[in-house]
Amino acid sequence: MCDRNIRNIFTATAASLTAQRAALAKRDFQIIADISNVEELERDLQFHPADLAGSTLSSDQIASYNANGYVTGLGILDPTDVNDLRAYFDDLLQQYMNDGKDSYAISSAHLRHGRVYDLMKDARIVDVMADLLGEEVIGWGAHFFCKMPGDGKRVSWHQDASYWPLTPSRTATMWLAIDDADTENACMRLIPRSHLKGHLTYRMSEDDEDNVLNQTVDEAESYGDDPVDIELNAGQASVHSDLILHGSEANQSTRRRCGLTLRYCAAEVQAHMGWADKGMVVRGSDPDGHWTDQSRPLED
Ligand SMILES: O=C(O)CCC(=O)C(=O)O
Repeated sequence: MCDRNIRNIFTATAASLTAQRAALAKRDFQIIADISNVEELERDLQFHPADLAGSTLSSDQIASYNANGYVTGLGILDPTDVNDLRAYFDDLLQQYMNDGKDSYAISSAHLRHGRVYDLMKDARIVDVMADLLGEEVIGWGAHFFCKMPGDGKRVSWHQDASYWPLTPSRTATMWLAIDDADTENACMRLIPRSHLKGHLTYRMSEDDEDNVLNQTVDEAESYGDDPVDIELNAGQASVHSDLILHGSEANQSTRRRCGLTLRYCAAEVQAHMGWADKGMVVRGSDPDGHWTDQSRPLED
């Protein structure tokens, strides 16, 4: 084959890859999937404890995750890195707002924004998730929960697994603080040990709840210990199980409260409703080919 033909093949392949990436970035994965479709699936919604022998988390931290459903106060990004990430997010948020979107609209961000894709693969994060999920890890979600001062939005008590067409429930979320988050600016709250209760009954939220999502578990406090406020400095993170009850109040302070939720699961998890296309391998492999293993988006 002559050089020109080889060059043409390379150019055509590169062009088709670029087109695929651009199409994916535009694909509209809804923040909240159609619940009637999710409920029809047979899912294993029981907590699967992590192996205590971690390489980054101590065995006490892993034991506490197993017992309580979360671990917190993890130092992930140093001040320089988190300031840099915040500056990037400020710009991104401005672009979304210019397009008429709100501060909760930046979802599936790892498929649209290369900076977030890189962060999902960052060893400082993946090491922690591998301790909790095993050595074959998929990253499949990245959603900024940015509470603007006085925006009135709360997140009602819910279990993440209840929203997701995934089984078994071996997903965990790292909540990475972009801004300092504390009780005053409506940090996330969790109900320790509620992850051990399986899938809980919920109702659809009322309009006047001003819920960012759309499910509410009533009498949440009855499913575990007293609620814990997850106060974090910017750059710190918590990790919570997909079955733990959590939420947050409205931000009545004058300070913004932004956290980036990074969602990971074990590669054994199967996705329905096209969600396999959200996944990228971040550690080990995906031996059963459950996930698409997306490549980096073109735009930062
Ligand atoms: O950031 C919040 O207030 C809530 C986050 C949340 O609900 C989640 O991680 O699923």
